[in-house]
Amino acid sequence: METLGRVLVVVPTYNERDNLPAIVERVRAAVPGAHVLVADDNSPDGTGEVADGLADADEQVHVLHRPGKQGLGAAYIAGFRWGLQEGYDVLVEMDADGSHQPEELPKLLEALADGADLAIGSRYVPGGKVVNWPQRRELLSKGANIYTRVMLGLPVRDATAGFRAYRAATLEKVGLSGVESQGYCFQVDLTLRTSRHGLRVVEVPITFVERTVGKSKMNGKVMSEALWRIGLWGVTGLPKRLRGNPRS
Ligand SMILES: Nc1nc2c(ncn2[C@@H]2O[C@H](COP(=O)(O)OP(=O)(O)OP(=O)(O)O)[C@@H](O)[C@H]2O)c(=O)[nH]1
Ligand SMILES: [Mg+2]
Repeated sequence: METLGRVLVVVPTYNERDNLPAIVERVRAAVPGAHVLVADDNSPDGTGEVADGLADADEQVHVLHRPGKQGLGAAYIAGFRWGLQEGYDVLVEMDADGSHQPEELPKLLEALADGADLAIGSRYVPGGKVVNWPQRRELLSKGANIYTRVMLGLPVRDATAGFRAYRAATLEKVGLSGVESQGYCFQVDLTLRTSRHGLRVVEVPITFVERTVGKSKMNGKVMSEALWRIGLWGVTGLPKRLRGNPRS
């Protein structure tokens, strides 16, 4: 097992003021060496100021203030760019709403230390679970993953998952320019790029817990973006797949 170096946990926020302090505290307790970057899109509820307060009190917490709501994908790209510039070796994605449990972070980091280039916290491998999701929401998520597998031929059970750890080298190889996806399909986009570069994607079982505080930002726009983009990638990648190169 290798040592991983400096870890940055990027937490995108939009109206998460009531969730943020506890989640940051849990990350700091679970992986004391890790730094946290809150990427806030000028949340009207004042999450940005809450984040500034946390950063003032702890030199391992940082804040990236963005001008307005531009989607989860854009917030992650900005956070990753910041982290790469600052020389972090591992970049983690984690929601602020408690769905991703910081206590499971060490498992993701272990998978990287064991050789993965991308470790995905997966709900749909043996041992993975979802707690408190309405049946409709679970069906939607499972359906999205089946659609993704059929369209893209990706050997990943939970390609839309948003709790994951990348080696900095993975993001540098894959490149962040040209990633336009905003919602869930941002996750699929980067999984596809990583897999197409022949890098090692490993799924680690996690328990995903539905948020109890605040509101979901999932909406029809996010879903339809995923439908058309993944469909397009599937159709444009199909000729190569039929020629027998599943990674192209
Ligand atoms: N900076 C930023 N963060 C966002 C944006 N949209 C969502 N987020 C954050 O991304 C994380 C996930 O968003 P959620 O609203 O929980 O949506 P979700 O987890 O994809 O969907 P649910 O399964 O319904 O919870 C949360 O920490 C949000 O605050 C955005 O446009 N900008
Ligand atoms: Mg959520």
